[in-house]
Amino acid sequence: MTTATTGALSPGQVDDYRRNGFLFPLDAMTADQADSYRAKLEAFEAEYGERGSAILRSKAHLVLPWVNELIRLEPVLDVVESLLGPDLYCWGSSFFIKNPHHPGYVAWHQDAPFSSIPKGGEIITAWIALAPSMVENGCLKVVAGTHTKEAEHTFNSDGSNMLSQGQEIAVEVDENDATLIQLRPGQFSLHHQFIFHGSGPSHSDERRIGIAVRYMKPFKREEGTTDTATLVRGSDPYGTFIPEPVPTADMAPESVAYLDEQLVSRHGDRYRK
Ligand SMILES: O=C(O)CCC(=O)C(=O)O
Repeated sequence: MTTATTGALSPGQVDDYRRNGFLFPLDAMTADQADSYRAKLEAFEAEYGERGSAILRSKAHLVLPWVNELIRLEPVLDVVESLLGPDLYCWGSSFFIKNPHHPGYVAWHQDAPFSSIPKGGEIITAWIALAPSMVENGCLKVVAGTHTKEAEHTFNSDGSNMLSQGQEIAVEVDENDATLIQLRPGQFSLHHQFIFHGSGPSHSDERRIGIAVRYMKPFKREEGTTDTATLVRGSDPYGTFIPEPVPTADMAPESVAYLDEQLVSRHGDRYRK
C-alpha cells in the first residue's frame, strides 16, 4: 500500500484557500487505506453501539490509536502546514456519519462561534472521507467567500439538524451559491472556521463517513485559561495547550476516563447525547 503524496500547497492553492475559505479535493491516503480505516470504524461501531457513536463525535483520537493515526496523516499535515506554519496542534476531531437514506442534515453554520475555540486561536478543518461523499448521500457544501466575518446564528430544534446545539445561520443562504464538496474515499477538503457550510440528507444506499480534524497553530493564550490539544507536528514556543496522552490500545480504561474528563470540562454533559 503506498501513501498518497500531496506535499505542500502551491502558491496558487494557498491564494485559492485564502480567497474562497475552502480547498478540495486533496489526497490524504489511498482508497485502500481509507477502506481499512472504514473497516476499523465499523468494527468499533458494531462493538460499542450508541456509546461508540457518542465517542466518535468528539476527540475519538484520545481513545482509539487508529484515529490518533488519522489526525497525523503526513499528506494532510503537509497541506495544513502550508497555511498555518510548521507547528501544528490537533484541537479536535469529530466523525460525521450519515447512514443510507438518513434524514439528518447539517444546517448552514460557521464553526468558530460555537466550537469553544480558545480566544486568539484560529482553526482550519480537514474533512477526510472514509467513504464516498457525494451529493446523493449528503456531501459537505460551502459558500465561497463567506469566511470573512462572523454571521448571526439562530437555533432550530427540529431534531434532524445533526449539530449538537441545533445552530443555524440566521440569514437565508441561496443553495445556488453552494459549492458541493464531493470526495472519494481517501480524499479531503479544508475549510475555514468562518465559512458558511452544511450538508443535506442522504438519498442514497451509500453510507457517508468523514472525520473533521480541527488544526491550530500555537499562540499566546489569554492568562488564566487552559485547554488540551495534541501536538502533531513541530513544537510550541508558548505552551498554548496542555499536551494530551496518546492512546496505546482501543478504549483502554485510563484513556476513556481522560476523554470523559476533557469533554465534560469543555462541553458539560451535552457531549454524551
Ligand atoms: O460533515 C458534515 O456534513 C458537516 C461537517 C461540519 O460541520 C464541520 O466539519 O464543521
